[in-house]
Amino acid sequence: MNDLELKMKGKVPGPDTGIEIRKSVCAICDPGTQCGLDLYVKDGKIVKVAGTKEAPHSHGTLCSKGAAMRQYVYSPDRIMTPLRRVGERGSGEFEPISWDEALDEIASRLNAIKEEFGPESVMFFSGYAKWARAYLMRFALDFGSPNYMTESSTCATAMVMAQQLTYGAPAAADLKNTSCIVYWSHNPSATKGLNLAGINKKIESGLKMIVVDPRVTDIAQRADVFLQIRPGTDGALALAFGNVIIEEGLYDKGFVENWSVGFEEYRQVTADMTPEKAAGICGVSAADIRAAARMYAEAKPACIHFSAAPVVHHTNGVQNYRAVFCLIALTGNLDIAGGNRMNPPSLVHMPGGFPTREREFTGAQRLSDMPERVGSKRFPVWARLCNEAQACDVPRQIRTGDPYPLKAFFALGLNYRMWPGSQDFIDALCELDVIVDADLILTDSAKYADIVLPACSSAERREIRCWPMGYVQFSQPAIEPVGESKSDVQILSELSKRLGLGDDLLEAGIEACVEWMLEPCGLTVEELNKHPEGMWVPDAKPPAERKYLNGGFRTPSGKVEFVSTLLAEVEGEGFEPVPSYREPVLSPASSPDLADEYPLVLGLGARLPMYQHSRTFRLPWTRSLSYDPHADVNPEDARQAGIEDGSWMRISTPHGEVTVRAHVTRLVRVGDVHMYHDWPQANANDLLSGDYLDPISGFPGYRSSLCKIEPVPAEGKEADND
Ligand SMILES: Nc1nc2c(c(=O)[nH]1)N[C@H]1C(S)=C(S)[C@@H](COP(=O)(O)OP(=O)(O)OC[C@H]3O[C@@H](n4cnc5c(=O)[nH]c(N)nc54)[C@H](O)[C@@H]3O)O[C@H]1N2
Ligand SMILES: Nc1nc2c(c(=O)[nH]1)N[C@H]1C(S)=C(S)[C@@H](COP(=O)(O)OP(=O)(O)OC[C@H]3O[C@@H](n4cnc5c(=O)[nH]c(N)nc54)[C@H](O)[C@@H]3O)O[C@H]1N2
Ligand SMILES: [Mo]
Repeated sequence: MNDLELKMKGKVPGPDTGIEIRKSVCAICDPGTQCGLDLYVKDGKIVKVAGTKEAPHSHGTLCSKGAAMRQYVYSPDRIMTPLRRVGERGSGEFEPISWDEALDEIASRLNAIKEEFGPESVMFFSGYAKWARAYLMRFALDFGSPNYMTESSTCATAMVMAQQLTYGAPAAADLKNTSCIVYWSHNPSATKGLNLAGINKKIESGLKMIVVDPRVTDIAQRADVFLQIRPGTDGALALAFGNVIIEEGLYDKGFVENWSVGFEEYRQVTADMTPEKAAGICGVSAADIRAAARMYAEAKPACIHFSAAPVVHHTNGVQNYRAVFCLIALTGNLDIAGGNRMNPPSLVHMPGGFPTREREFTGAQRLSDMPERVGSKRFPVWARLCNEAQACDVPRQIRTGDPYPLKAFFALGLNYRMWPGSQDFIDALCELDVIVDADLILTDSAKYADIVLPACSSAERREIRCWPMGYVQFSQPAIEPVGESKSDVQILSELSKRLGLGDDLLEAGIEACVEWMLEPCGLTVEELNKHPEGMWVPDAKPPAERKYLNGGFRTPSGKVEFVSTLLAEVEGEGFEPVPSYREPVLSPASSPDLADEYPLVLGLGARLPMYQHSRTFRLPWTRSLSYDPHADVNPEDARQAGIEDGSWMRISTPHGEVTVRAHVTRLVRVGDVHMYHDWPQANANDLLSGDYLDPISGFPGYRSSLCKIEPVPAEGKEADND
């Protein structure tokens, strides 16, 4: 091999090989964890993928998903042109059409529906991808519909609501400056690997760590105290922490006296939840509860790292997290360095320490003059605290037309399997006149759309994002869009024109919009364009500590609310103003009759590191790391059911069944079954009903229901499991 051939083989960039490194970003996962990407491009094609070494958040690392980015971009299932459905909904029979035809048809059908039924009968939905949401919300409101909704009807919002109810706004764990972290349901090794490097160093220098999780995760094994609780009992555990902290005088009396309301009622509720009582409910020892409560209260400062998902994925989820968040106030760890700090988001949900007009850009202020959003009546607390419609109520409103008919669903990235009772969700959507879906891939969900639009990946588009340390990136396309795909923002911009919405800024495209949003911090697109790899924001700084000293908390009382003013205004079960503990609706304790037949607690959704919801199954590299759907079962339960490790088993509930391989492991509790949720061949959400929801947030009770397991003969299974 000559020199050039060797260089070509090694993908060495340079004029002789014609390989160029283009700076990009991996947008497969969450805005908080997206790694800087070096895309090696030759003749307009990505030939190699590496992490960006100088990216201050990712330092050149990539996870298995990012490493497979080339397979993601060049997936054989990419949609290459707009498509018009010609067969039955779901059949996947489409004809290719031009962009002009597609956009004209969407515009004329949506405008006709608007004319006949009102703009609110059209829903605008975004799946997991978060980068284009501000534009979609603006677009929906321009159209005149309040029904902008997202996957956040099941993710993060309920956790935010629990904090709004308690102290007005989210307060994130300040990991860098803390001396004690309570990981209250979080598994960073699978979901936020970027955070772990810093934590490992801190553990070496004496960081205290408490982990609350039903499964033995990596960090659980390194914790000073690990509380392996029964799913959905977090509220009882948190009240018992409160019990110990108050009884032993470990709380911040000055803060509680000056800055809270309802302490006496809260104290009474905690007095009833002794560590011994909580031990019985949660399945952990009273001694461990005491040790953990003391450790958290005595360490100064200490923070609680919470999650967007598991605790609020229960029918009692908001109240459980409210009980947890009360501890932050009780111990005086609220809005201080090393505690839980309130940092307002700068861009795409992420705090960056600099001001923008992203919120104003969405036009959210227009909502007050619009008809009520989907879910508002059924979930009044949601409606008070959140700007979106609660999409879990979509099937009900489609079928009843109450309070008004729904006729069309316009989606950027729909995955119907993410919803509990998924089949029912998609059946309800099929009753609509129009479904439009923009996606990269012709997914099973896209097959139900009347018009499918090809969207492009982060390698092919521009998008803006920031990181908490004050770093911002307005990425450049590294390659031309695959096929005829377009960026979501370009789709919205062009469609806005055809619909005649009269929004000059959106029609002007993403650069103009970004320039407008960034105006308050003085950054310009021209400056950002000089730094495709990203840049430090001049003058970015984290907001001050104890901001409540000027103007109080953003609650109705202006103080931390152990007793919630807002919940006190709502009648009904589950809305108790003090976060008293209530069992999940389905549990061995609350539904013992059902538990006779379905004795095991079923938790659906603990993340796997190589999969991002429905998105990376198709990639050979990630799929090879975990091929078949599986669920974790304790050896004792497996033995009783006659199931061996690696063999096939059926998980059934009153709502459905799935067949998966048994992963028999002591890492889960006796009595629990845990399964990842987004296997295409074994849809976990078929096991739940669509109305198994938390009454405060409308969030599904994904993480605790009841099931039974049975062995399934292997014959034929391998063949039909693709
Ligand atoms: N690789 C990968 N990373 C992801 C995702 C992905 O799909 N794949 N999804 C992203 C998204 S959308 C989200 S919301 C986040 C979620 O991020 P995480 O919350 O870190 O992830 P999970 O695995 O959902 O849950 C964390 C832990 O909570 C535990 N848990 C389950 N039920 C309970 C409970 O009732 N109480 C307590 N205390 N703990 C419980 C689980 O056992 C699990 O170990 O991950 C993000 N990151
Ligand atoms: N049982 C159970 N169910 C759950 C959960 C659980 O823990 N348990 N978790 C819930 C949570 S927290 C979440 S966040 C949701 C996950 O929410 P989903 O929305 O299901 O997430 P994905 O499957 O990652 O993405 C949906 C679609 O968006 C497409 N997509 C990706 N990027 C883009 C883009 O830039 N533009 C466009 N137009 N499309 C794009 C993908 O190809 C995919 O088809 O699932 C929820 N469902
Ligand atoms: Mo999520």
